[in-house]
Order: sequence, then structure tokens, then C-alpha cells
Amino acid sequence: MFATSNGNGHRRNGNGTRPRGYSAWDLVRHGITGSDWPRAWREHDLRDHYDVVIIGGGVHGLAAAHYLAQNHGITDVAVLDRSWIGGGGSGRNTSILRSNYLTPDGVRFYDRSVKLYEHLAADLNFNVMFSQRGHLTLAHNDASLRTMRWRTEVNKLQGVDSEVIDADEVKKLVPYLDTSSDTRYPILGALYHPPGGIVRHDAVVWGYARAADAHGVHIHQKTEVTGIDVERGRVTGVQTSRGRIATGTVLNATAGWSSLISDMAGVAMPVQTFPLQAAVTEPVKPFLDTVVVSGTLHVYVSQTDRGELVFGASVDPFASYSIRGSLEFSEGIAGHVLELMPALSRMRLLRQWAGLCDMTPDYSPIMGPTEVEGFYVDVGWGTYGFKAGPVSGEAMADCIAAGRPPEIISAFGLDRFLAGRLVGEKGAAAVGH
Ligand code: PYC
Repeated sequence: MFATSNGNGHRRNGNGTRPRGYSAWDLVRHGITGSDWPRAWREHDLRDHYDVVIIGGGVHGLAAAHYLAQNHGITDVAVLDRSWIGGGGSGRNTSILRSNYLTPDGVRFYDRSVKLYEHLAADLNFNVMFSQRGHLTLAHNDASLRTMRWRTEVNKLQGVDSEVIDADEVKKLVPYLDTSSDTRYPILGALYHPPGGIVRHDAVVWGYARAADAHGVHIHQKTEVTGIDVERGRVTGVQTSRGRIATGTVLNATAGWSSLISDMAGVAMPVQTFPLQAAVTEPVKPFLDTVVVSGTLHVYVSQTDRGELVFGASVDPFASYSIRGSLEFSEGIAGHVLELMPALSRMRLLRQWAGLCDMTPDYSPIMGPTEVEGFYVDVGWGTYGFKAGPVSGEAMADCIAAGRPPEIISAFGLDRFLAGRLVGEKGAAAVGH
């Protein structure tokens, strides 16, 4: 059905070019003249047929397109996005990468993603600014410490670097944290995960888009999917705002709208959508070089390379498709950050925003084939989707090429909800929800 690779599983691309890098001279010339920048990805007319149609031009959809082409030689692929690439969850997250999950399936899966991120800049020839600065999840009570120990043991058994450290060690890593014992939420210790860190989310999206484009993938922005054609139990096409595409293979790689897209194919998803808000401060000199998370206080903080502090929380307490910021959120986050770092009381918030999170009952994603032949899903990413972009792309490409899920995602199939085989990750999903 698909064009295949040349045997080594790593055909370079569909049109013989690799995304090119720039010499220092190119950068100076383009910077001064402002002209002649080659487009990172091209625009194409929408064809009336593609072998594979990927709905969603975020990191998941673009990574899947890239790995379909690079690892399987499948290049007749369209990526559709109803707005611009990276304009959904991929551009609205807080870019935290880590693999310190609670279940063995989760740890193995996210660890593969961290490993792919470690080489992504070289693989895509695009600087994604991955900074492995370490990740701390604070424990404010004995129950949290117990969960941290549990996670540490599961992590170590999977070969992932995590350990529980005490309050003095936390203080050495983050001197600005208030580790005194007379606070409302004293810090008893933390789960320390050195490989965790942050990345530049736009760069990841653009890097994958550029690489997929160089392989011959068509990226169609401003192309909304309005229907999915299914005949006798299998996918036959996709209706879009720009016309119909005939195809036998569709991947739903959307976030926020995943249940609505799956409904178009007649596939029900156990997903509820919630807004997740975040905020950023004015830039200050670097003082925070780890990611700090407090599940109890529902807050996470990191400092960007530009010096801004990025704050996030848990999802809003009601299901909604709204992406408006709220005063409740900014008040709450400011209060919680100040419980942890009172010295920040004079910092100003510059802006806040929200994204949409598709939450599943067990806080794990849904990946793989569905009961409709040719209709695949990579959805249910809750508040942890960005970190999984590379491994999801790789695994969904394997799944589509082989027609069945690879081992690394076998636990995350949609059928687990019928079979009662949940992968309970609530204890390690971002902050306590
Ligand atoms: O899962 O690490 C996480 C996370 C951070 C922010 C939202 N989710």
C-alpha cells in the first residue's frame, strides 16, 4: 500500500534534500539584508489523494509525518491544521520534559522521548534548545514523600535517573526556595530527576515541520477537517474546508478537539476537555536552573533562557473549550509561587494564556488503531503531551507502517477502557489534578 524505504529503514527523504543548515555568513547576510530567507516549509495545493492524512499540525502530527518518511519511506503524507502549525497545545505548554512517571509503561515511554529529545537538534539540524537542568517535585508531607519513593524505585528499575533528596539538598539546588520549617507547606524533600528540563517548543515544531517538508510531506495550514468518510468499517476519505481528500489512512493527532474529530469517524473517546492556564513574568537574571514542581500547591516554575519565569498550574476545575485567562488563576498562582519563593513578591506577570487538555480517566494517552480500519488515534494527552511528541511520532509512524502498535505503546490502546487495563498515572501527571 505504501511506498517503502530503501531497505535500511532510514531513507533520507522524498525529494533528495536534507533540511539545510546555514553558515555563519548566510546568517549575517540574511540578517542584514532581511531578504532571501528560504522557506522552512512550503505551501502546496491540496491534492485529492494522499496515502496518509494526519489531522493536527502540532508536535505529534508533524513528528509522525517526519518519522513515517524518515523511518518507513512513506512520504505521500498530508498534515492538516485548521489554524497554523504549533498554534494549539504545542505552542501553549510550559515545555517541561521528564520521564519520572509512576507506571513502568509510562516511564519506558517517556524515557524514549527524553532520549529522542537529547539528539533532536542534531537529527533535525535545528537548535531546539533542550536544557537538561534537572527537575524537582517537592514533597510537603509524608504521603507525598512516600509517592516520591515509589516513583524513584519504578524509575530506577527502568534505568531512569531519579532519587529522593532531603530539604538541605533541595536548598542547595534552589537557594531561593523557602525550606524553613515554619512555613504553611514545609518542604520535606523532593523527587530529583536530573535528566528532566525544558525545551523551546516553537523550535521543536518548526524543526519537525522543516524536516517533514524536506522529505516531501505536504503541510496544509488553515485547512479545517469537517468530516471523515467511513464506508463498511474503513476510512475512505477526509472532508476539509478546501475540498475532499481520498485516503485509506487517517491519524487523529489533535489536542483539545480529539473527541470531536474521532466522533466524525464514529469512534467514541473517553475524553473530557479542560483548559490549562499558564503565565510568564518579566525577565530577570538567571537564578533558577532546575524545574520546580509542587503537586500539593498545584504549581510548577521554570526560568527560560531569556530570564522569564514560566508558571503553570493544574487544569481549570470545569470542562470547557475556552482558552481565556482568568483572574482566579493569576491570583492563585501568585499566592502559591510566593509560598515557595517569597523573594519573588515584586516580580510582575507579563502575560497569561490557556491551552486545551484532553483528559482521560487514567491520565494516560490513547494511541493506536481503532475499530474503524485505517483510523488511528494519538490523543488524550492531558497536560503531558508536549514531552511525548518525539516518541509518539516515532511510535505512531511504526504503528501506521505495520498496521499494529509497537510494543512501546501497546499499553495505551483504546481497548484498555473496555478491558479494564488502565495505566494509572495520576500520581505522576504534572501536578495533582
Ligand atoms: O507533565 O511535566 C508535566 C507538566 C508540566 C506542565 C504541565 N504538565
